[in-house]
Amino acid sequence: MRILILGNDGYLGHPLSLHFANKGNEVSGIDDLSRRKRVMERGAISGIPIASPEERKKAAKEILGADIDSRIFDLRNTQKVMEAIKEIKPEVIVHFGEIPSAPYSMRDVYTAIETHDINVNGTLNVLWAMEKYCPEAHLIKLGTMGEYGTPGVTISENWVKSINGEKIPKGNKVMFPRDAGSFYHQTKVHDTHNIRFACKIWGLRSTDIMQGVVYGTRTEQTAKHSDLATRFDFDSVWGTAVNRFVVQAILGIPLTVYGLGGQTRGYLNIIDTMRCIETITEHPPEEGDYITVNQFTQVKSIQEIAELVQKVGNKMGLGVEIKSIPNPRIEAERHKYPVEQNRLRSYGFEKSKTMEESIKYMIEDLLPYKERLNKHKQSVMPYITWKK
Ligand code: USQ
Repeated sequence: MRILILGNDGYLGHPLSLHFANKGNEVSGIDDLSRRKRVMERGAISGIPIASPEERKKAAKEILGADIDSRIFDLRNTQKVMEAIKEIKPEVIVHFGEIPSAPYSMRDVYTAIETHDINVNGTLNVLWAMEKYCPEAHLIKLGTMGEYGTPGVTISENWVKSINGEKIPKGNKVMFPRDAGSFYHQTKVHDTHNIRFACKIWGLRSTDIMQGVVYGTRTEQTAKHSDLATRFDFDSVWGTAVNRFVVQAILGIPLTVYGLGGQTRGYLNIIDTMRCIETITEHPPEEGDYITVNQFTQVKSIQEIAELVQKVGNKMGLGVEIKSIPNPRIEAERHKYPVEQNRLRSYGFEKSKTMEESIKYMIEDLLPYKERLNKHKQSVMPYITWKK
């Protein structure tokens, strides 16, 4: 398969490139390397050191025999996106090339606009280039479970059947409502509507993944050599829940549960993320079809996650504490979270590890970097608030 991975320098895009290349696919990637820059600007680092793009390319060749064609540019550059897609003629495009941080998008008006510009306009470039040069390709787009918010009714992957008791007429397609919780999550909602529209008018085909929070330190390929390692963020802007808690446990910082801790989300480990995307490539939609996949392997509250990290950490001799701190976000802190998740199962996907097993190997992977993590301890506490 000819696969183009957008955002192939990132936490998920890099291991995904290796995953597909290792299976003999022809892999290309586009990334502007801006994540590296933005994390450094915030005074943070990747907890696990990462190699330069050149070193990664060399290691992929030497260790996996994979020749990954990586191009460095910003997806907002229409001309370059057009040229690359025309030349590569991908059969599958996996789009991870966006700013992924909710706190960053809530920092100020500039970062909110920047997040919208990169995410929404970058995706528009991809859609227009697909229409022109590869209308048959399968677009696998990384959306987020956070698009839905916490509506309190079962979040469905399917088209809505009725509204206010009135049946949706046959042939009409209405999406499950969105109610995102940050300007970042809103960009994913805008993407969703633009992609669905492009499928409808141009006959493109897309699987839009509503992904939960990903955690983990490695995949089969990234573990093969230090130059193949993927980044691992733990600061309050770029790090996400489980990853942050594991680092806090190692550093002896009480786990930062925001507010009441009942915030409930879908989660999955990084290894399963690779397997989910691979499974999705094996199930391309028909021409004009837009498919939603709710992608996660377990649903947990933030308090439950903190308790799990505490349990595993304590077994490993860490002495982990949990402390509720004022919630910097505006979000429901105690709520129901019924979610439907049938599509991946119908494709034959099954999860590989439990969260508990993953937390154990994450602690083992990160302990050797304790000193490095400790040097950037100050980046852990949140400072961006939703209420201005
Ligand atoms: N939280 C804490 N303490 C922390 C960090 C987070 O209580 O130290 C809480 C947050 O308030 C939130 C939940 O944990 O309720 C998840 O927060 P997060 O920072 O792990 O994830 P989030 O900001 O929602 O975004 C992350 C990724 C984003 C992806 C999303 C999937 O950064 O790219 O889209 O997870 S989801 O959450 O399902 O929308």
